[in-house]
Amino acid sequence: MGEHAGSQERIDYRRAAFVAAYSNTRALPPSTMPEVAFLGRSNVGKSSLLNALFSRKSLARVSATPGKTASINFYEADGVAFVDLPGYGFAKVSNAERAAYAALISGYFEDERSHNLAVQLIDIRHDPTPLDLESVEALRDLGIPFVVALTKADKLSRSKAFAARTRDARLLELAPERVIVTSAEKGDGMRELRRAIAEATT
Ligand SMILES: Nc1nc2c(ncn2[C@@H]2O[C@H](COP(=O)(O)OP(=O)(O)OP(=O)(O)O)[C@@H](O)[C@H]2O)c(=O)[nH]1
Ligand SMILES: [Mg+2]
Repeated sequence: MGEHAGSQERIDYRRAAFVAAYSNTRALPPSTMPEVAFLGRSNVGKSSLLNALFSRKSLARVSATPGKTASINFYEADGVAFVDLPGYGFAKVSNAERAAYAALISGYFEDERSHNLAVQLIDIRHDPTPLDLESVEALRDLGIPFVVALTKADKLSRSKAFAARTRDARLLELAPERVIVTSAEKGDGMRELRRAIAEATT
């Protein structure tokens, strides 16, 4: 757990606001509040999931073009920082850009700060990719508490979504409660995700 632990049991997500963007981890100011970071491959739905949590259409920038989030973007809601990270693994950006994004992600997690929770996003329609597995291993190695959010559940039937949860929990060696089925489009999983965030930041 991070050193800054909020005392609130519930977070008022309506208070969400953009704070700052950093394209260099050396520029990151020290944590002043608990942090919840969203990571996953490019286009998996990180920015969309943040907007769904905040019940806002476009506070975090979303686009049909992967590689949209090119900096570490901080939002704040009610004394908790929400961190939108660039995606990893996008083939169509240059090697230099891919390396820069990877450095931002690892730099953020290796920085000494209030890493209360990481939300690892994985597309519900596919098994975790090798990079997803690497990412989960890195979080484990760094001792960062995390949950998995399976994204875009609206693209599968309920029964297939449930099966994916069981399968991914097994593949990632996680208790099924730590794998949350979400849809930014339909709002599935928001209550469960908010509960995990509240528990990690209280
Ligand atoms: N159907 C459906 N589409 C989604 C959902 N979440 C995201 N998308 C779509 O997936 C695409 C990528 O979403 P983003 O939120 O920008 O993904 P990201 O992970 O932030 O992408 P990068 O910033 O490029 O790493 C967009 O076209 C979204 O509309 C969802 O729950 N359901
Ligand atoms: Mg994004």
